[in-house]
Amino acid sequence: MVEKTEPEENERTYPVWPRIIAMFASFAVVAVVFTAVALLSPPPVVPQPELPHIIFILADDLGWNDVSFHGSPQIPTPNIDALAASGVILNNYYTHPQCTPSRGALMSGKYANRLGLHHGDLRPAEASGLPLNIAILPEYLKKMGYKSHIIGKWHLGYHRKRYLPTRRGFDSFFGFLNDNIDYYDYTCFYEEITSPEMKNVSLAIDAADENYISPPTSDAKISGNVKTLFGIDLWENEEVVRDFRGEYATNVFTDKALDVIDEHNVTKPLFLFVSHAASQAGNKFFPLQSPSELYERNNHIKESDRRTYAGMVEALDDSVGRIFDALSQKDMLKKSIIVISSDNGGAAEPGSGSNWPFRGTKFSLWEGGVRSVGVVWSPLLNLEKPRVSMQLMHITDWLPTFYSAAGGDVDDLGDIDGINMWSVLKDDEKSSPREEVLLNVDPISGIGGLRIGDMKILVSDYPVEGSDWYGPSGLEDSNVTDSFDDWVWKNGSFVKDILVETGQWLLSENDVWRQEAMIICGENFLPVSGKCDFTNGPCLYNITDDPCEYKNIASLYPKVVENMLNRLRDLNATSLPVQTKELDPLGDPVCHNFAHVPWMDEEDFDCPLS
Ligand SMILES: [Ca+2]
Repeated sequence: MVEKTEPEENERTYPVWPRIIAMFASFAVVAVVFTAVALLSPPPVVPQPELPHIIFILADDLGWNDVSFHGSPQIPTPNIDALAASGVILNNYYTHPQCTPSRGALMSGKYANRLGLHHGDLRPAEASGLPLNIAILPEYLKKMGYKSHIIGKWHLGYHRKRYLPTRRGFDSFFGFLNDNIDYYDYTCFYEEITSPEMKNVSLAIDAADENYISPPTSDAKISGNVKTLFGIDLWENEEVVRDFRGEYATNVFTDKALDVIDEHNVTKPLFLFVSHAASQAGNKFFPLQSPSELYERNNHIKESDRRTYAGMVEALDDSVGRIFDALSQKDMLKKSIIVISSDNGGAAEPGSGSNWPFRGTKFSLWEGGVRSVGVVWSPLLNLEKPRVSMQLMHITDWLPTFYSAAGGDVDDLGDIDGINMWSVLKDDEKSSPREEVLLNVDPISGIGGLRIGDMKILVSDYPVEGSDWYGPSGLEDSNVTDSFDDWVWKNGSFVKDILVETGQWLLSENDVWRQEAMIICGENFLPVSGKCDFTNGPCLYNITDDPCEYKNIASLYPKVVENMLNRLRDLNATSLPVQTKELDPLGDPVCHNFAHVPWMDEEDFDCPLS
C-alpha cells in the first residue's frame, strides 16, 4: 500500500536541527542546560558514504519545448530550471525515439538494436524483454554496495518474474510494468488490430502513438480482429497493488521516493531511479490528466489540452523540488548526482507536447524525436558557474558515467556502446569523446538514423509520419512581462531556495543564461532543392548549422552519404534479432483477475474468453 508522506505537498519544512533546539527550549529549567549545550555544539556530523548517491529522474515524453530552461515562456519549470541554472544543461544529448529502446539503453549502456529492442515499444502480453544475459546498471551498482530502488515505469518486460526489476538488481519496485497507466486508477489499456490483412490497411496505427490515435477501425471491431488488453498495472515489489486508486500518480510516485530517501541509511550509497509516468498520456480515452489546481495555475495557456498538459509537467517539476528538498533534509545533497532526462522527444503530433523549434515528434528520428531534455547537477562536478554543454552525449552513456563517478573501472562493463562522460561533464573545455550516435536502425520499418560529428543521415523505406515542425512555440500566449527568471520563479522553487540557502547557487546574472540554451533557427524557408523525400534516397543534415533540419544536403555531399550509410550498415550488422512478437492470449489480464502479470509463471489461472 501507498503511505501518505507528511508534510503536505508544497509545504516547505526545514532542517531538523532548529526544530530540536526549539523543542528543548520548551522544557522548563532543567532543559535550559541542554539547550545551552545544544546551541553551543556544532551540528551533528552525518556520516557520508564513499560513493555518490545517484538520483535519476526520468520523464516520459517530455518535449524539448516543455521546459522553461530551453527558453519557452509557456510552461514554467522552476525546480528543473534551478538545477539547470546551477548545473549542466545537456543541449546535445540524444536518446532513442521511444520508451522501451531508450530505457533498455539506459539500463544496459547498449544501443537498442543490440538488445533486440529496436522495433518499438513492448506491448502488454508480449513475451519479450531486456535480455537476461546482459548486466544492467543496478546490478553493477549493487556490487559496489549501492541500495537501488525503482519507482514508476519499467517497460522492459515482465512475461516471467525473472524479468521484473526486483530480479534485475533493484532492491525495491513501486510502479508499473507497461507503457502507460491511467494517472488515477492505475489501469493499463491497450488495443491493437490482430488480423494481418487489416494491419496492412491500418499501417498508420503501427507508426503512431497508440495512446493518442483513434481506436482501431470499426471494420476491425465488427470483424472481431481487435485485441484489447485491460487491467491493473500497479506493483509493490512482486505483488499487484489492487486496492489503490484515486490519487494522482506523479504525486504518489513522489511520496514513494520520499519514503525511500527517508528510510535510506545514509552511510550507504543510494541509486534512486524515479521513472515517472509524466508527461506521457495515461489513457486512450482520457489521455491528458492533470490535477485541477495545476490546470488553474496555468490559466495563461488558452488551448485547453496544452493547459492540461502543462499541469502534468508542473506536477513533474513539483516532484523534482520535493525530492531535492528530501535529499537536503537528509543531508545527502553534497554527495549526490542528480539527472533529469526525458526518454524521447515530446508527443507533439498527435499530442500536446512540443519540440519546437525542432522538427518531428516522438517515434521519429528527427531531432524532435531523439534530441531530449537533459540536465545534470552535482556538487561533485565542482562547477564554478552553470554551463550549457554541447558535448555530444547519448542515453547509453549514463551507465559508464555513473560507474566511473563511483570509482569503478569502465573496462568492467564489457562491450557497451556508452562512453564515460564524467570528466567531460566537469569541464567545458574538453571535447566529447563521443563522435557518433546511432539514433536507431529498424529492419522492419526500414527507418534508420545516424549522427557523426556535425552530420546526420536519415533513411526510410517510405515517407515518415510526423516530419513537420509542430508548435506550440509558447510565444502565442506567454504572460512573461519583464524578467524571464522572475516569471519562472515567481511562485517559489524548493531547489532554488535550498541552493541559495546553502551557498550553492551559481547563477550570477539573471535571464542571460537561458539564451545560451535556446535553439534559434529562424524562419523555415523550405527550399525546394533541399526538401527531404525518402523515396529519392537518404537525407543529410548538418545539425550544428541546421538543428531544425530545414535543408537536406545529401545531393551536395555524396561521399559523406556513402560513408555514413556504410557505417549505418555496419552498426545494423551488430543487431540482435528484433524481439517483437505476436501477443500471447494467455497474458490477457482477463485471465489473471484483471491484472497485467508475469503470466508465464502463473500456475493457476483461467481464461474465460479463450
Ligand atoms: Ca517515452
